[in-house]
Amino acid sequence: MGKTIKIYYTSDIHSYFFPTNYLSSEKSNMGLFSVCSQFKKGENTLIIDGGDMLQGSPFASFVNKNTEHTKVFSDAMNDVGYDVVSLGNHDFNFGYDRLMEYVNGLNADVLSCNVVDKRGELNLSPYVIKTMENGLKIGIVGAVTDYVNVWEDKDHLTEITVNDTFLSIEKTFHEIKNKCDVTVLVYHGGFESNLERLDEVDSGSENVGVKICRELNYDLVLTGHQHNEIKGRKLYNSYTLQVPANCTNCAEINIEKAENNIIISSKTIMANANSKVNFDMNKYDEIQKNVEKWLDTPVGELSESMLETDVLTLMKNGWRFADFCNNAILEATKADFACCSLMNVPYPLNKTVSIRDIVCCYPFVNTISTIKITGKILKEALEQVATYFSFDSNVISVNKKYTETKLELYNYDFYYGFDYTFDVSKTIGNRVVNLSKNGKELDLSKEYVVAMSNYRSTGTGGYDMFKECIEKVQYPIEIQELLIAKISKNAIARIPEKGNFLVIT
Ligand SMILES: [Mn+2]
Repeated sequence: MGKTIKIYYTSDIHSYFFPTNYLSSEKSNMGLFSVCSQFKKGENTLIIDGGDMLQGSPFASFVNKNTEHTKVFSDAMNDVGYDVVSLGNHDFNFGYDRLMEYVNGLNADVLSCNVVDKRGELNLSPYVIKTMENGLKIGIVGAVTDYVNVWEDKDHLTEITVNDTFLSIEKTFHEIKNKCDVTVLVYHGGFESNLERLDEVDSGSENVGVKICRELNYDLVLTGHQHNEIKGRKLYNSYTLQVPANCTNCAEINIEKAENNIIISSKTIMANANSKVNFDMNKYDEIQKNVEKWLDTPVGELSESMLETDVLTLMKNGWRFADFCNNAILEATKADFACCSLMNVPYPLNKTVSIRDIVCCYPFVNTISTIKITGKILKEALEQVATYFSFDSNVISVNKKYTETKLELYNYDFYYGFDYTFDVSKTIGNRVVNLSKNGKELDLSKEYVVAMSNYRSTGTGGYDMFKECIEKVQYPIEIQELLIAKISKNAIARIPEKGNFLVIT
């Protein structure tokens, strides 16, 4: 029998520390504090996280608005005893200073081999070699998806360069491979194809996990970012896995190094809402109480409730929340048209609305951008929206492409301000059969100003055609704030007329 080590691996925690999804007061089996109590930290044990801490939950939204509490992110990781943390794309969302506070506040080694720190104040390394109690040397490399360059506000990247992920991971592998017994990659990115079929490879470099396992020789490749649970398995040259977001579970990995081979196995640790941590919870409980109080703050009244949450129904018939959101965005920007996306899990709204309702219904920290595009580009974007439908044996369904490797319904857009019709019985690329305003066809050569989230305006999510936009204006207005302001300003916030689109066959 060789020497063994154990790794506990979490990723995409998004500040879900407590066993709650913030939707109700019921306890839910999730959150870092519900898994870490099950970690048994021995001498030959490492606790590793794959990134995406600073954004993505009501807890994070509260702390990001009340910045006297921002140390809580690194404090929690330190109390749990993390040894290694890799950065995720969302950790860049608040700029250099906030990233520095997090990174430099961590006791763990913070790793990212493709991030170049131009200001030079981050305690960040491409890799670390940990010598365990039993003498085993574990070489650990961190990396983040280079789509940070696509998504991130340019102001947040003036002092940081994010290099090509695959090339950086490859180069760093060659630097460490002869210096250690076991090589581990902690990659904040996922897989570009379904691992059962290994076909239909996504283009682009957002996720290159399959390529890493096929072309490099890391012993262990820990992935994240896509929020999928992928059980441990051998894939080409590496053992790999992915854990789901928000610590609904995490992975325990056992590595045995014999003379000439390495045996890796893993199991799932399920979150247990009733488990107790072994550190002082006072400061966390205090913030959590304030988060709940803030979420229960009443905002106002809507003219109608919006209770439908079935995604296919919403995709076909429209989503009243999208109409409301689009209308607010149009008022704020005076653009010609607006678009707003569906969510992976649409949240029902009653007439009486609290902050909780808004942040659950629109969970992103997006601001607004307008882009000037031609009618032709607008039509291409609508063709992309129409790819979300499959039509087989006279039945309309959601295209599996957007549900299988990654649930991606937040890239299905509802447009507002003109009329459009998809004929989903037609082939992909030829489904937009009407594009008009007040009964008049839109002029495809004319330029229109379209308002949307800053996220969509980058062209991400399959909307590459937006990269050809003629002019872009960024508004420093957070969409969550805009909705809260609109509802609280009006005695009863009116839900506007239904967006005018049809899905036919
Ligand atoms: Mn994430």
